[in-house]
Amino acid sequence: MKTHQIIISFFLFFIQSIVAEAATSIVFTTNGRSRYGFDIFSLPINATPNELRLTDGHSVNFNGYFHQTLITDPTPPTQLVYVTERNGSSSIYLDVLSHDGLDRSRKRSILESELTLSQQHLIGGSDAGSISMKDRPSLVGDLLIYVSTHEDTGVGRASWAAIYSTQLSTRLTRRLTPQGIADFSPSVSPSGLWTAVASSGENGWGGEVEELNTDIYVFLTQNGSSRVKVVNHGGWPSWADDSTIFFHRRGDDGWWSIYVAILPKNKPFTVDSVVTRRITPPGLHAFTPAASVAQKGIIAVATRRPNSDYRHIELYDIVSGSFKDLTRAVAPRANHYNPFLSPDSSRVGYHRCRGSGSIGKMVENDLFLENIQTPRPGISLFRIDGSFPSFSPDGDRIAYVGLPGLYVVNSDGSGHREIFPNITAFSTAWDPKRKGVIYTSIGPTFASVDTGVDIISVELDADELSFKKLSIGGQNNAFPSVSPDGKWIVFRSGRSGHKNLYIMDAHDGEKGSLTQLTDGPWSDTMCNWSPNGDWIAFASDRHNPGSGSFALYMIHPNGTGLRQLIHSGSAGRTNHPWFSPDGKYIVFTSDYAAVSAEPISNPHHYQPYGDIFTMKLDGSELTRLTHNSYEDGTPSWGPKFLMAEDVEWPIGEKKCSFEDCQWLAIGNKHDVANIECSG
Ligand SMILES: *[C@@H]1O[C@H](CO)[C@@H](O)[C@H](O)[C@H]1NC(C)=O
Ligand SMILES: *[C@@H]1O[C@H](CO)[C@@H](O)[C@H](O)[C@H]1NC(C)=O
Ligand SMILES: *[C@@H]1O[C@H](CO)[C@@H](O)[C@H](O)[C@H]1NC(C)=O
Ligand SMILES: CC(=O)N[C@H]1CO[C@H](CO)[C@@H](O)[C@@H]1O
Repeated sequence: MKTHQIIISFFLFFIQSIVAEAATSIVFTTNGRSRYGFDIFSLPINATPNELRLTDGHSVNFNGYFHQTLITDPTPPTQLVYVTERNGSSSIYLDVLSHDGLDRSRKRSILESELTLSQQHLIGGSDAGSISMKDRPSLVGDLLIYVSTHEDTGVGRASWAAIYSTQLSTRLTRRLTPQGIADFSPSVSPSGLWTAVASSGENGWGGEVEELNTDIYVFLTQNGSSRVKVVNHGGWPSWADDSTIFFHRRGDDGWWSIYVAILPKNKPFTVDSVVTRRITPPGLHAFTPAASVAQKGIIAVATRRPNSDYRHIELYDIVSGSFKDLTRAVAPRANHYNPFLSPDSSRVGYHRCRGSGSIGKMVENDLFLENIQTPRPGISLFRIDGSFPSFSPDGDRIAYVGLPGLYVVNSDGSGHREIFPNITAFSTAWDPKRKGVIYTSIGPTFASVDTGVDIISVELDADELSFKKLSIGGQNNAFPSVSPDGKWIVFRSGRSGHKNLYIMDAHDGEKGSLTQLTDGPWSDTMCNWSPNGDWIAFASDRHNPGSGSFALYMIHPNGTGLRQLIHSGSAGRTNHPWFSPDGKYIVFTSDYAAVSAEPISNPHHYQPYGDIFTMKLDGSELTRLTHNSYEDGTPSWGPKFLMAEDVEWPIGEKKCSFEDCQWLAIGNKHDVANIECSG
């Protein structure tokens, strides 16, 4: 090592030590995710519907795939490749499921025997040196094909999702998607030669939240070459043979349906030489097809039928045009996602919330606070099962809201307290000077300017709990944030007919003192006061009022120094800024990295984009902290580094209380706010 290299190494070590000294924690919310409890299950197609749980009940396990082994054993062990989010990161695992005491001569089904499981971690976690989402795995011999989000596109509102292959023996990883393009939902042809994907092409992401505007492309699995568009408008391809691809599309009549594309045998093919036709009829939604390779003309699909709030797996026979229910008889009140078939098509696999009880002792509780691995070593990142969390000034407590209710919990997840269980509250903030005083606003969220919402303060440690109303008039007064001296509250209010920022007295409310900080025919909201008192960060659509596009801005409390901090791009949405305890960075949620999976393959997310990012106040060091296809939001930054192992508290109830995609609802809409699975 040369001297200057030693100096540089020492300098890097020195920088890292500084980062470590300032170790802090960020807590955020992911819509629904804490309640997913996904495991992969399987059902036989033509036998008694004994549902079998294939994954081990830890974390969430989803998007499975039965790997066809090359062994010519009549009853080979089942190999299940799937995505798991255990240990706070996205990884791909392979489980070899075999059966104890199986008398092979009697050819008993795997379902009738005791399962044993051996687990291999194929890829993911931090083993590749970078944290990212991994999704939709397939194995072709030694080659793992999957989606990963580990490469920054460097462009706002462009998805990082791309297809990669990793040769498991050598760990050689190759990008198969061209640069500048996002690919989703890869499917490898039965011969392994071709891979089909849903691709954004060069058009990128236009802000779609239901169906992405994707086309289907096919390329050589080995190296991504010979890439050609085969279908305009389609997603979730699945091969029946090397020239037949099933896919889904939302038809002009509004129904999601399965279509087939027949590729010409004389390659190379073009989009004009491909014949496509609709397979499933209107009158129900059918999507996420899995084509049978063993039984031509059979596909497994997920459906949402009119008057049902649940997604079920059904089999569709193309020749007879008939559906066969698979999961409805087993768990009628559970949502079942993304079917896949065993190589001999005797079983269908899917994932669903494991629900409560009855499935065995290995099931662990879902976590109230779940540690998420990040690329920034000094930051401990947690997902909380609640909204609008905020840390107390010493970092020892977290206030958050439920729907409804206002709650406080110790930062290790213990000492959970209901403050007001039955009020609709949103964003919380702590008083930096008065111990145990929190601020929030009560009233409906996402409401118009004249909705009755007011800011309150609550003394948590008082003998008798009560709240004090600080704003008056109820004109959508929300998002309180306190100055570091504890004297002032900045908040947004709709009192002028527009949402702008105001500053009032923290103790006596607007009766004590009130000044208007921003003024204009737009929306300024989600404000946060910097730790040194000099800045207020906020989200605003002032660059394009009423467009729904939000960017982050900063302003001095005296109304000078306004500047834009970050805008993810034209029509972009960046929200919920929060300063780091040292005031040098902000954390926020943004659509900067667009969508990472087809939204229909997940439960409902109002906005299936939204990852947590940090950035320096000068706009440098933009860092993506979360990588998933969910809606991550409302981050808050606290002064204490929480250890992952210190916060593993179960939620305490086991309800699969998340919703399937609301935009699939047709007919009678039931109350789906609190769904319990029956499994
Ligand atoms: C990609 O793989 C195919 C098939 O193995 C091969 O014919 C072709 O030369 C390769 N192309 C590149 C660019 O490596
Ligand atoms: C909560 O509030 C709602 C609406 O005001 C009311 O219907 C319900 O009975 C309340 N529940 C409890 C437990 O107080
Ligand atoms: C406004 O406040 C900032 C910092 O908070 C300060 O630097 C600046 O001088 C002030 N400007 C005026 C006009 O008071
Ligand atoms: C490396 C690591 O943290 N492994 C843990 C992953 O999660 C499982 C259970 O969810 C633990 O048993 C492992 O120790």
